[in-house]
Amino acid sequence: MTPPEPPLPRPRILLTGASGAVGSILRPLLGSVYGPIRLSDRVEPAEPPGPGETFVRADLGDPAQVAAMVEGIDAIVHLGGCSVEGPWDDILQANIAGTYHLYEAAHRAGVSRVVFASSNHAVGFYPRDRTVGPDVTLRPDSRYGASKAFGEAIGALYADKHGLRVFNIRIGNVATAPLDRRRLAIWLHPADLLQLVRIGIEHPQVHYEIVYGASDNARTWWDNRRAHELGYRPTARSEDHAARVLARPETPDPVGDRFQGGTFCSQEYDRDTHPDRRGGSGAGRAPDDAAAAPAQ
Ligand code: 15L
Repeated sequence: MTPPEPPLPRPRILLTGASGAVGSILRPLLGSVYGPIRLSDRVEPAEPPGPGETFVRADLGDPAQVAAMVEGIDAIVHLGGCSVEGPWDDILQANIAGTYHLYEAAHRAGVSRVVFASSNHAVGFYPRDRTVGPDVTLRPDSRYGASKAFGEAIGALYADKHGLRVFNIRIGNVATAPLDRRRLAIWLHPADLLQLVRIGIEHPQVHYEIVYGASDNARTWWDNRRAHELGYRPTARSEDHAARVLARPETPDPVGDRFQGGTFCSQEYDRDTHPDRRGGSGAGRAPDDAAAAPAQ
């Protein structure tokens, strides 16, 4: 039996995407646990680096900048890249090439762990009446979601071939309170995000894992038992906010409301209306979403 790896005394952490919305939330939380951290982004953070923080500007599309960014680091929390749907070239550079550059640089620099901010949009085309676990077939709802699927896959390669410890969090929506009905199912409180990130950085059993980034949400669509096995104990409950959220009127979205990914599914959607494919894949729906098909 291989002896367990001794825990890193104080891992040197790099937070990418530190100037973004989730990065700005996670930055002080990570700093409070791990002390000095390195921050990185394409743009300076609104809040300048404080004591114990250093900032390295890096464009994920540039392998040399990414290599400099990861030098001397033990664990990377990779939030960087596009965080919503966008033009292909942006997604390609930042999320596809960028995540490849990150793993390749991490491997060469001897980084031990990567916590990858994947997204619910890697599986956004599952219908809302389906509970999905970490091992379902990927069903991205956007170019962005497909880039997150790629990120999970390239992480598996570096884990299995090179021994990096890779922890993927399919994040729902990080906020201090759920924003709408859909988010009642996928909300992730910042303190619960920190718990998951800490599992990714510290848990001795992590080789390659996928978990869902969700708080204790009674309306969840996800089977997050693996996260619980690794010690995750979410503290925030979306149901505590349900009455307020449900009282707010919402604009119906006939496509988005059927699927877990919401508006990411309805953007550019023409499966039911495309002139050349009417009755094609719409009629022969995949078994997964048969239940979500609109009444004919
Ligand atoms: C995401 O992956 C995005 O990064 C975030 O901005 C939200 O749109 C979130 O998903 C969501 O699904 O609500």
